[in-house]
Amino acid sequence: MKRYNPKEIEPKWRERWEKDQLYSVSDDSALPKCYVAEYFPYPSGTAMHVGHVRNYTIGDAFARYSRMKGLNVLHPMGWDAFGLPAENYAIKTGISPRQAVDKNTGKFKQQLMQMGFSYDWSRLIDSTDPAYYRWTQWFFLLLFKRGLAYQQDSLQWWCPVDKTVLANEQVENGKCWRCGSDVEKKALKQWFFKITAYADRLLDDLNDLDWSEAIKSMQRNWIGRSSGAQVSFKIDGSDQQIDVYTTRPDTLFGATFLILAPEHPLVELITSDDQRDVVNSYVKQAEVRSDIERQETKRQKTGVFSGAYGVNPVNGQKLPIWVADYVLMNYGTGAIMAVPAHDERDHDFAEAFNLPIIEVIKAPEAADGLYEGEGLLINSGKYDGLNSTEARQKMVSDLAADGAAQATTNYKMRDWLISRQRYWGAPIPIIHCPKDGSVPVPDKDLPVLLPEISDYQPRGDGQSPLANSLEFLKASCPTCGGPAERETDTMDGFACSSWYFLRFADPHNDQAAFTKDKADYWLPVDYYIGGPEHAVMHLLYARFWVKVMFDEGLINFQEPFKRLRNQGMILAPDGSKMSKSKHNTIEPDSLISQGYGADSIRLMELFIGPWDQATNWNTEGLGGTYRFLQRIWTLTQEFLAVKPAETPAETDDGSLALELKRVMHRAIKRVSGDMSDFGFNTAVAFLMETVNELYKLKVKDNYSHRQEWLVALEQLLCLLAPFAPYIAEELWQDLGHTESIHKTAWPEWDESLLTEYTVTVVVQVNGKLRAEVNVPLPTSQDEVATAAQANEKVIPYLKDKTVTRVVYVPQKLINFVIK
Ligand code: ANZ
Repeated sequence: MKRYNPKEIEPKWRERWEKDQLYSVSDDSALPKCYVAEYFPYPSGTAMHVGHVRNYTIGDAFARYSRMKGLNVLHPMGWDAFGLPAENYAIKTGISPRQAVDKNTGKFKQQLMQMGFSYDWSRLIDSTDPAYYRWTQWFFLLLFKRGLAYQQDSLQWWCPVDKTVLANEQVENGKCWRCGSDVEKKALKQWFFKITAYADRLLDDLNDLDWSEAIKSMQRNWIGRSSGAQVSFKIDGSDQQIDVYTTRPDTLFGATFLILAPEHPLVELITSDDQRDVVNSYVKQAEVRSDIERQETKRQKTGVFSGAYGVNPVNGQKLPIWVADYVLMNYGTGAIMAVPAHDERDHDFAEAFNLPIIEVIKAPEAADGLYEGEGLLINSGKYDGLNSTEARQKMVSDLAADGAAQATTNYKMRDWLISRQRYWGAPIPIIHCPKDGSVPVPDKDLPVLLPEISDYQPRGDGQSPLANSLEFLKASCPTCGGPAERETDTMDGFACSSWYFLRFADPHNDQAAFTKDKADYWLPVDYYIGGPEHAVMHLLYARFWVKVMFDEGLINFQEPFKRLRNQGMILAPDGSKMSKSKHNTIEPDSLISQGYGADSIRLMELFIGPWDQATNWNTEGLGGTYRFLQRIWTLTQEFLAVKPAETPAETDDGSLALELKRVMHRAIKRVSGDMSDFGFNTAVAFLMETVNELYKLKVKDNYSHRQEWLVALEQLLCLLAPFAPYIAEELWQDLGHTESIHKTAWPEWDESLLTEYTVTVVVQVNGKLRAEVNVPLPTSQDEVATAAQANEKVIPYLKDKTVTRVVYVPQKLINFVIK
């Protein structure tokens, strides 16, 4: 009998499938489509471990199932290969980023192929390929032309010793993480995408997406729409005013002081002479604190009095104006009215500096000096007794009449900083002309090729290493033809990944990023599968780009990913996170070389627990899935080995054949149901149970119902195919098929076989009628006998007697002959 040896069959089928282009998909099909995609990976040089494999296995099992269900399935793969991981790897290993990417993607592809994932490799894309990034540049220019890409000075952390820009995370307590010197903020010209112009649509359209609530709420918080009012406070003795943003205009009578952010332009103007020194030194200190640190609620509040006063527009009260860093310059108006009775941070500040606290919202008994909720107004003049909602509306409209307030909306989200002063990215296709300013590179000159340079270490002066290459830098202005310079910044990798899912619809198009027909046919992505790590950036940026494309008339849909499915992490066997640095990663390659085979790994990835929950990896469990496959193998090989003549003559009434059918139809129904809602683990568990049932039937029947067994085994292999494609294919062909199992239709079940039938059997003792019993079908003599012997009316007749013979007329009569 043929032995199960994954090392033999897996490479064989892999080659065959590749040669036959088994998983390539055509665009112009009349069939309904299904687009299944996993986040495209950035191959960083570290091998894929069993945690990554879970992601792709979920996508693949679902893609294979959908294909067998008759859908036209697009299941593509590509490389997100620009960006820091490749560049850092290259700097570390001394080879160029290009070579590093080619090496790493080669390894990654080999690992994916080995796992038997059914990608349409003819659609492979690589974001660092000029044929791809030409269109990333084209989209940049589309945004530019629509007024959605702009350049602006922005304050960046700067280390004067290392002469380098630092990311927020690289500043620790105001010091450079590398050399420990005091950092500064420096204005550098940066490119931004105006994602804020789409804030409302990005927020509102979330409602219709089939995504987890957790991710949707992270996006909502990130966008952070807040409705409130801008209220103006005149500055006492000056014609200036301070505009504050507040979500609680109902608490206006409780405002006891005003605060300006240290960077606020009014600070300079209003500070009194005797306060100037303390204010200046406070402002300088605040400069080096990050926004996150400044907003920390638990932090001891700091601030200084400016010497000036504002006037509360509701009651003419004079309020001292303070400068404090918990107020941020880049939110709202950079100034607040402080209401210490009803806002925690204001409360802390008032306590720290002995400022008055006036309660204006009636608090419940337990509030103890601070109540942040809403309620009935007190100490608020003519507004007393109104509730917060009424008071808010009334106060804002009363003040609006004098031009002292207006309702406004604010967002936490900022425009997307897209430029990077690094080498390994798509060059920003702009030419700077002294006369014409920033001029787009004409379409016909795209792509702006990333030149090969020898020194791609960051320069640290705020310019990308591309500025080293004079050849690259020098250009003529597309408008006036005069001497000009190319933009040397490259785009953040998130730009490349904001549209790749569209390119898969039309990957080889050299006239356009894609044609509308193809994009409209394939997209939106029906199932987008990945870890929870992209809750905001990528998933928000892609939504933004798609909306811009819709507005431009390039596509007819407004959301890229209809359903988002976030799989749970695979942890190391001890429950810790798998990572290269902890040396606890488990890679499929080593499991395969131990002899397990990709099929058992795939099964284990899905069987190990619900797909969306974190689970510890368990190599012993892998032994279990291997043995399960081995059992299917044996069942099939035994069936093939038994010669029809050796099988016993049928002795039963056909109920074994019926039972075989019922077992399989029950399995088809269960597995189909589970697959359609990602119930992979329960589907595998049910398959295991089914195989146990088949083994029991095999013992009884010894494959005598050959045709029925053939059908049952074929159905079993079809149900197995999405999980374990190699073994399913091998056994399928052993059963005599020449077409691939992966081109076969998913089996259907016959509901009528699943209803429980019973028959009534007459029970006799020594030929005399004693009872009738109902038994479920299919049934055997043993089962009927057991039921009969347990019947209350029969028991007394059999008590203390020996049954010498049993006469059974199938499904009709059973007679016990006793002594
Ligand atoms: C008075 C007030 C009274 C406030 C009260 C809250 C409670 P969200 O919801 O996040 O938009 N604020 C406004 N601009 C700020 C800035 N630049 N830096 C720090 N804090 C700022 O929060 C809006 C609230 O945060 C505003 O409403 C303001 O405090 C504060 F019982 O005004 B509130």
